[in-house]
Amino acid sequence: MLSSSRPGSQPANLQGIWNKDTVPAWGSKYTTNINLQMNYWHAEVANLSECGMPVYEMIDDLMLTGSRVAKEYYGCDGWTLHHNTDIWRATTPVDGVWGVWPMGAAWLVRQPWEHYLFSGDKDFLGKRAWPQMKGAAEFILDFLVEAPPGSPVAGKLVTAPSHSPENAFLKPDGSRGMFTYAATMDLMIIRDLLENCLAAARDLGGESFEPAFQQKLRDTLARLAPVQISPESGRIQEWVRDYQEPEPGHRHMSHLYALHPGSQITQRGTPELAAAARKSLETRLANGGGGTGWSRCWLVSFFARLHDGKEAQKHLQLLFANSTLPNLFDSCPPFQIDGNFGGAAGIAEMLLQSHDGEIELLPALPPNWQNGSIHGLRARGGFEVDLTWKDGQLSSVGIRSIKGGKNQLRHGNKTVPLLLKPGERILLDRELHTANSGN
Ligand code: FUC
Repeated sequence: MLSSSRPGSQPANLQGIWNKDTVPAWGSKYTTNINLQMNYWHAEVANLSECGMPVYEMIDDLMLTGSRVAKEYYGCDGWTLHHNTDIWRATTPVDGVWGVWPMGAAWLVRQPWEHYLFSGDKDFLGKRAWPQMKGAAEFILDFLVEAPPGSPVAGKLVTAPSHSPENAFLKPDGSRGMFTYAATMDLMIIRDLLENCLAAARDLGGESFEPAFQQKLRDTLARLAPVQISPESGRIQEWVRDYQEPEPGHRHMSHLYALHPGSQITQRGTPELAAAARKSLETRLANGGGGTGWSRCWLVSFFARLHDGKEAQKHLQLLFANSTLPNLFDSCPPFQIDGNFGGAAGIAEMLLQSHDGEIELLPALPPNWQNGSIHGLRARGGFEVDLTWKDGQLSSVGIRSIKGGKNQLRHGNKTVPLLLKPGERILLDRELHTANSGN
């Protein structure tokens, strides 16, 4: 990451800066239905915040091309991006049916929002992230339509056309389909974006900050179609109807976006949805899922979010065993850097999580990682965290606040409040009691 994405450079593409071919796989471009986003999943938690800057610069460019495409292709305000872009910042659909997926902007602006969450930099939020997020939301507000009578979500707001990234379903007559309306991933991305916009507006000035826009966001969220759990299989449905799938082990697990990188599905907050997400994962895995490097490392993060360290470790092991080249580059195949970066993000998710309104220590420590330590991870809210564990148990924690702030610290069922001054560092023991403090 340090080598391939710095302020002033291009963002890391499919091969990062390590492409060796004149005609590389997928043009060594930016695939924006998972791969570009995955490249930056670890940037904040691994304390490489500056490395995200090229993405924010790229988004500024994409807003120019993407607002034209929003207007000319869909008659919508705001800006959009489909499943792919390149150095010329193309935002139109390309490649095939799976290219008609105008959710790229709504997903990509999660990165500047995360940068704000981790850094607490309000200046960045107001000047950079907010216009990017607002523009992506404006497109969505215009793009949504009401589901017709007879639909399982009749009267609710849905996307159309819609597509669950690169996956297909079987229509009632047995033929293959890719196009639909209200694919679950769209609804999850949209809920995430609109909720993040409301949280950003709250931090930028509360109720008096762009009140009409905030009201529109709230009204839309109230009418957005819900995520459905299949009554037959207990899984989160990938589509608006519980279709059969020609490839049930498909590499994309788009309908689990709300489990990771989103955070609407959590073990403690939404246990029913978390159980349904686990069922979806089990079906993918029973049918050969995790077939590419990036898909395998997404599984690490999913199981870490489900607090299952044993399963997360198993997929990390498989990532090394089956999807890693002799020089340690990830293999999709062919070589793609996303699995390296996404794998690092998965390891961080096993050790530290902070997406659920608190900082959770060792949420998914695998049973065979008996002793270890990690220094300088970052948690949302602007905290730097050092952890040591011994005999499979937390043994000490160091926490430094960058900007000063409040939070709650969790280890297992134990929680303690955290209140630190700017630059203050505290040390805690295995019981989360203060051991001593100092800078
Ligand atoms: C998406 C994935 C492929 C590959 C490509 C670059 O199309 O489905 O596996 O990673 O991007």
